Amino acid sequence: SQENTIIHDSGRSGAKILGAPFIFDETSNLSSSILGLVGRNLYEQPDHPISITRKLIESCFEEPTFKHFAMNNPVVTVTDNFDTLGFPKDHPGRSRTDTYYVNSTHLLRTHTSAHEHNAFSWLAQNTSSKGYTICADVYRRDSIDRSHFPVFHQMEGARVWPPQENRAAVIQRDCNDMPQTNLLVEDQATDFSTDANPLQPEHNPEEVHLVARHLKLSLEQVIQRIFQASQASLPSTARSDAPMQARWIEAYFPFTSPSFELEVDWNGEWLELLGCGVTKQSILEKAGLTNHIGWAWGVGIERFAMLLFGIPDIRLFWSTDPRFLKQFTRGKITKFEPFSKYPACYKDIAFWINATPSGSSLVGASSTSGVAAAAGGDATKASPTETQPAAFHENDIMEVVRDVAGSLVEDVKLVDEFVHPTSGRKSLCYRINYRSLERTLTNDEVNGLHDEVGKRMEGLFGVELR
Ligand code: FA5
Ligand code: MG
Repeated sequence: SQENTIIHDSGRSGAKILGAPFIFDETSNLSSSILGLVGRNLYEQPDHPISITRKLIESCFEEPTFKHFAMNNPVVTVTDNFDTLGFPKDHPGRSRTDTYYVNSTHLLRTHTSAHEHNAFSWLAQNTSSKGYTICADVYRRDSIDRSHFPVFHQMEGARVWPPQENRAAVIQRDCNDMPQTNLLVEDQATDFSTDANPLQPEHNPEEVHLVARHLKLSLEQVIQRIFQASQASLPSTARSDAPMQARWIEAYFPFTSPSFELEVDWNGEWLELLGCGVTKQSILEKAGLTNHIGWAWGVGIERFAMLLFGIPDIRLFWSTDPRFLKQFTRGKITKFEPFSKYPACYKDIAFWINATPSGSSLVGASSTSGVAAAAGGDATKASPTETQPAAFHENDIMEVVRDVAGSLVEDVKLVDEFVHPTSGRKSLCYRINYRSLERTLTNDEVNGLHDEVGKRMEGLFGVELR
């Protein structure tokens, strides 16, 4: 996008994101390929499957009880994304191998929960609403395959009950108001007495069980709605009258307790759709919701959309190909008709990772992989502040591949790994599947991309290509 650029100016680098300037520091790890995806706002294009799915989920949480928000700017503070939510300082989600940092104070949000505090504060001021949903694009440095892309969409929801006489009876009544579903649900997360998934000390156990019940019933309504819409989009002969199978399992989030995940049976495998739980009391109190109790959830919109429309590859959501976009209409669930796939081109990259890195030819893992490359900087020189190179991390090769080839790569898989018996050095081999969704790639083009991947792996991580 024109609004987003990486700027490299006499030794100083930075970025303009949606028009706002940021100065990079040693924490920055943005790439121009990721910035190119900021601001597309797919959830605001009425005929796009992401937007259609968003509306379907929103329709399960009616106004005015719920207020629906969308947050266009993905740049948030480290405080909002992690600290306020109680992420421990050493939580892996904070690492630069997992998260896109604009600089040491700002990042591309990794989840919609980054807006929880503000949304709860809004609720404290607007008592005619009892809850909200938030829709937004979120960013993670992740592996590459058909169901993972560095940008995806989440929707977050929350509901609170203010302090009142006989509140348990009120929550119970709200549970009773919920229509029956015909899902086949197995609940493996009903015991909140374990250390792994405890009740909060401030809470009344009876209320917590009811809040958890209300949470699970609310989300089962969503699953039911999705399942019905998906069935209705099939020709009558292809419909199944078997109920959809789902299960609740225990989970952990720093900002809810107890916490749960919902998985559904998808072609014989359990697919995780969402995480949720009873909101931590400290978070409600900080937002001014004194003595309230409530729940929160976060879902991956692409996961729902893939189920709903039968979309087989997460990259398709970013396609501008009319053969994709023309298939969808606002308010309608239709099955995706695959158009012909262009040929795949597999290339292997094998390399030794240094068991005892010398440090001289390395920068910290992933330190400025994108920035240095995009800004034309010399990535092979260790910066003075980073004499201790971090270990090679799998997400580093993913990031290099994404940066070089963007969405021309379908997936990257580790196909071989061994340790040399005498030298003790470790060798890894990754298979990169180059395939465009929009055209046939030429041999020269793929070779050029693959050579560049190798060069950057050598330059950035000091690996020795085999
Ligand atoms: C979270 O992000 C929590 N913020 C959810 C939450 C909100 C919990 C409020 C409690 C209260 P998690 O990292 O599991 O949790 O992501 C939530 C969902 O996003 C997942 O269940 C999945 O559906 C989706 N998701 C996660 N990673 C990806 C990815 N790389 N690509 C597509 N979808 C993803
Ligand atoms: Mg999860």
